[in-house]
Amino acid sequence: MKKTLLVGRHGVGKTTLKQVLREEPIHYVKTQCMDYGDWLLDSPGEYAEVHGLGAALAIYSYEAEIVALLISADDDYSLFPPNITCMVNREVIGIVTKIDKASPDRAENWLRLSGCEKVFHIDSHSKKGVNELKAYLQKQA
Ligand SMILES: Nc1nc2c(ncn2[C@@H]2O[C@H](COP(=O)(O)OP(=O)(O)OP(=O)(O)O)[C@@H](O)[C@H]2O)c(=O)[nH]1
Ligand SMILES: [Mg+2]
Repeated sequence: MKKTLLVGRHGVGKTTLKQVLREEPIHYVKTQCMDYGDWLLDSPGEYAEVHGLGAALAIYSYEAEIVALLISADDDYSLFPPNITCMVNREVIGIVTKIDKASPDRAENWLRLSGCEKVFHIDSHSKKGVNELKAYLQKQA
């Protein structure tokens, strides 16, 4: 799998998605520090929310092949400024989480405004959209 860094606000669903992608049982764990697994780098939401911690994401992006920006379908705002992807010299994809809770359209628009060309829609509980994302993250032979 392509090494992928998950970035998004506290509670957006990064760790849940990580568990689903790894085919582990879903159980709530607050991410307290960078979870540096085999191919998924799961960041604490505070790294994206607190200005002084953002540098950690920049450093971990160098370890990754893909940076994934996550916004929940029911979020009222986006943490990611327009065209932020040009700050990253890795492929940046968008993931709309919790599509069981609201229409993904607004979150997808924010992700596209931030520069994500590829955007996935995920419901981690029913696993809707997970196979498509997993196939995309698979390394081609
Ligand atoms: N309805 C719904 N809830 C979800 C989904 N994905 C995650 N959640 C719930 O959202 C809550 C927060 O999920 P986490 O995966 O811990 O969020 P996180 O982004 O890792 O949060 P931090 O570790 O604090 O950065 C949990 O209660 C999850 O069960 C989803 O697709 N649908
Ligand atoms: Mg987490």
